[in-house]
Amino acid sequence: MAGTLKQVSQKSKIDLSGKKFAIVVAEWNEEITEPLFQGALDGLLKLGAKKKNIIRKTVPGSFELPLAAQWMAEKKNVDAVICLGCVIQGETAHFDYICQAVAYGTMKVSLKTNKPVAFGVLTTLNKQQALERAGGKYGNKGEEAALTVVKMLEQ
Ligand code: DLZ
Repeated sequence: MAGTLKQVSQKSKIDLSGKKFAIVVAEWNEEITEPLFQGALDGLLKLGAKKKNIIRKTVPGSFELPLAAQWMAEKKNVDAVICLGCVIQGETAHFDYICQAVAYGTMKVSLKTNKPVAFGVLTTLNKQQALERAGGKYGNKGEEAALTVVKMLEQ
């Protein structure tokens, strides 16, 4: 199931010009995570964020996303964090361990810091499924993650 396509269609209800965002990007599967980053960046700009207020942090793999997200979320002037990664199922149980750790880790960072932390991590069976969600027929999950943190800031 691909789910509903969520895209940015208008500016945020709140003024985002003073809000600061951190986007944490995993290098593994960078042919997927770079389009996810572009989607998140474009999404934030379309919603009304300023480019000077968006910082990027790159980490080796998705497993490292929660710690870097915590470093970012603990900064006083960062309002929300977007984690972007892509875990593709292999022949070992690595996939399950990484997916579980990242999902749980990002949620924990969000609760600990009381700031929105989006889980923009694709967990797919193959590269094709990932491409379809990184600017393909199922949209761009990076853009969706941008929309998610902004919706949380609007609460
Ligand atoms: C080791 C590993 C494997 C097998 N697969 C992926 C993957 O599909 N996507 C991803 O983002 N990272 C992968 N990694 C790397 C781990 O996330 C992590 O960087 C290493 O286990 C070192 O902690």
